[in-house]
Amino acid sequence: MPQPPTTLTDELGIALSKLADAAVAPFTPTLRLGVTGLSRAGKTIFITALIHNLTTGGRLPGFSAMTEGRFIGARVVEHPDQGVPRFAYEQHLRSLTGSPAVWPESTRKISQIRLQLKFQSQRWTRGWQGPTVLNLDIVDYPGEWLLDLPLLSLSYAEWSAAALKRAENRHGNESVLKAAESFLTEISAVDPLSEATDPVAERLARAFTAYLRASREDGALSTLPPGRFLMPGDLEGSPALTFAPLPVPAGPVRSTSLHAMMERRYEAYKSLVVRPFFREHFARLDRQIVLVDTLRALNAGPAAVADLETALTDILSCFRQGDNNVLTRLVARRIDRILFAATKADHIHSSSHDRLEGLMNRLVAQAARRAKFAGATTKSIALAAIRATRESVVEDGGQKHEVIVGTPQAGEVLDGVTYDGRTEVALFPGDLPADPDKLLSAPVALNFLRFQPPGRLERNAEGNAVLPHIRFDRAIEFLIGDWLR
Ligand SMILES: Nc1nc2c(ncn2[C@@H]2O[C@H](COP(=O)(O)OP(=O)(O)OP(=O)(O)O)[C@@H](O)[C@H]2O)c(=O)[nH]1
Ligand SMILES: [Mg+2]
Repeated sequence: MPQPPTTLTDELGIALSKLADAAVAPFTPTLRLGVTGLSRAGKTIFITALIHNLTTGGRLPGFSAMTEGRFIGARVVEHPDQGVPRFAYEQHLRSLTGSPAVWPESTRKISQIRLQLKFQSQRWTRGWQGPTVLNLDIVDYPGEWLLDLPLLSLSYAEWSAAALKRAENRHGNESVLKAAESFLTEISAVDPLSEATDPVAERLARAFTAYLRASREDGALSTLPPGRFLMPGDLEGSPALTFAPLPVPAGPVRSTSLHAMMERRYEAYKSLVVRPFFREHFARLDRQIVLVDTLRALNAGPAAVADLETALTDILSCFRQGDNNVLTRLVARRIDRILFAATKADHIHSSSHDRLEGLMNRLVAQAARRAKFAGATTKSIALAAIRATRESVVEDGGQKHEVIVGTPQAGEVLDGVTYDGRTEVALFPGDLPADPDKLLSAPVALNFLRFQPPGRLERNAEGNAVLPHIRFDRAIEFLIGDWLR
């Protein structure tokens, strides 16, 4: 029987902290936006682009507060929570707009930022009160950590069974298969009922971590939990990070056995790492955007798509979703809107964007159904927070092809050509299937290259760089538009 992700004490803590928030800032409403996504899904880029567009008045034709002339502006303000590092917005923007422009590095630790938005409300009662203010809180974290959330509802025995089965059926490159095999050999050589010793626990944890690392290096879309095994931070070497899955023993389990020790450590990992992360950040969200690198999964084949679907469904079932009534709004807000976004839509031609949205819809169908049942509003979209390509038409033997033009990153390879990071190419990305159900059955032939960030950015009247995007304005409208009415 799966356990709920929060305990009664957690629930009480969340409710009290929300009341405390309301007492500290009674006049400024705060909207907590959850930017959810597995590693490399595009969270850091999304947040950077969001801040830049809102603080510099980006081109957002679908964002109604802006087009109606009611959006006055936004700025980064001090966050009342002083215990979490500030999101390195300026540093990320510098690297994206520098020359040469480079994408920011993969995130290694949690950070957060508060934006203050000022707008003219449409409500007549507010009209004579002057501008209205809204705080927008956003958290960024390594995507690996997200995979830990489903652990909250799994016992050690349940998690072990799933992890061992995955290792047995592992698909991947040669080093993944080798690492999985050595890990399984180590496991089968120990008796879970034998007396626990630290050297044995360390040896098993090392073999397990090596297998997790090999899976990640193979570019698996849904890297395997526990997320901190590959990014330990302060807890490196602690018992809470030194365990591995073990088969359930047949006989009675003594508290001094290896199995009992591993189980205690697994539970310690949950209570020291996963539960605080969930309670502090995810349990308090009002809105959520789920970023999914759908194109990369499609490119990797139906098995990767199926893997991704399972990972997303498991993760999303942990969030507190549903309708907000007067009581829940006051004491324990829930996520009332979820946007499922297929990121990096600039890798395909705009003629395929609607199809990409259809595929995204299919991929998160289960998760969306569950959220809707709880009362949340959901929507799927294809977007590029920062558009790295432009479109063109190439004629070949009298035939016209719709292509995308961009500079592939150094080291990218396609059709035997290795790119140097400086040469622009016109690429025919391929067509997406019209039928979303084909996603999980047949491979999609895409020409897929990773591109450099856009060079030579336009400037607006105030001299700020304008970041090109695809449907990013529609995403912002869905996520915060109604709060700015
Ligand atoms: N072309 C294009 N590439 C993008 C876009 N967004 C992200 N990327 C690419 O995807 C990579 C990962 O994006 P990030 O925003 O760093 O991903 P993340 O979700 O923060 O990943 P972690 O920090 O590892 O969890 C970037 O380095 C870019 O190469 C986009 O809108 N367009
Ligand atoms: Mg990141």
